[in-house]
Amino acid sequence: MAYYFIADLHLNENDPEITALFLQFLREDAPLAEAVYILGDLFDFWVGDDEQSELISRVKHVLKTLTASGVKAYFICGNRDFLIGKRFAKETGIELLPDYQVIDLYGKKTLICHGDTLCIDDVKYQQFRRKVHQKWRQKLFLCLPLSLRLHIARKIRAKSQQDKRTKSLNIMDVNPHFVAETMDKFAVQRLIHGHIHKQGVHYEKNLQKSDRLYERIVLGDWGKTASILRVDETGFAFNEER
Ligand code: LP5
Ligand code: MN
Repeated sequence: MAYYFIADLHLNENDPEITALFLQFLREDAPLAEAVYILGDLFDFWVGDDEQSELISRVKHVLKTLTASGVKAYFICGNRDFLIGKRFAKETGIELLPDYQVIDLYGKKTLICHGDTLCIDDVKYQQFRRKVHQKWRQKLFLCLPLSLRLHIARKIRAKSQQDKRTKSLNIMDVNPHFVAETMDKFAVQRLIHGHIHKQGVHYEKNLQKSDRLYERIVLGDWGKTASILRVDETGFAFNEER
């Protein structure tokens, strides 16, 4: 038995190979899991639970099959699919978690999150995030016709891609001091997150508490290959290391 963690699949119609990898994961690994954690940006973008497409129906169906078989699946929203809501959760059987959640993995307390909230040096993004997370704005947005919501989402995506070209990699990375502060706040020494699209494992010392080593596991984004973290009682590994 094991726990699985994935993030940043950005599922969309133009990348069917990513959808295929996701379906393969749900068919081969997930059924034997203790639980599956999806740490955000499962979809390229999400404009409301009322949107329908062949891809969305397929994803809902496979998630429902998994959860109906008794495997727990959890979801923390990302910066692209933060509008996934109760209807999606009900239709798939996944459980929606808050931005930060502490879980127990074989006796080791671990903090999980998408990762965007740790990138505090990306001031423009954080301003944007605060706005679009306001409940009244979301309610208003969800009242718009679906076609208009899709149009706005595509515009924001284009602006985001354009802005990213002018931002340094450093700015778009997590802020190490804020990471240490956040881990202290939740009293954990291990963190798992995605968002920055750089799979890896980092060990950092907290300057204030030099006796502590902080373990930070970063999930990669999906493309030609998947980035699946498996944690079992013997330790953890990414899919290609198995
Ligand atoms: O996602 P990615 O990797 O490209 O970049 C992210 C940050 N960008 C975003 C935006 C998302 O990509 C798109 C979200 C679509 C959601 C659809 C629903 C919208 C609902 C609104 C409900 C009220 O998150 C990017 C970060 C990067 O990660 C690295 O961390 O830098 O941040 C930005 O690019 C933010 C920009 O700098 C500022 C964006 C201003 C957008 C203004 C849009 C105006 C268009 C209005 C059209 C009517
Ligand atoms: Mn993201």
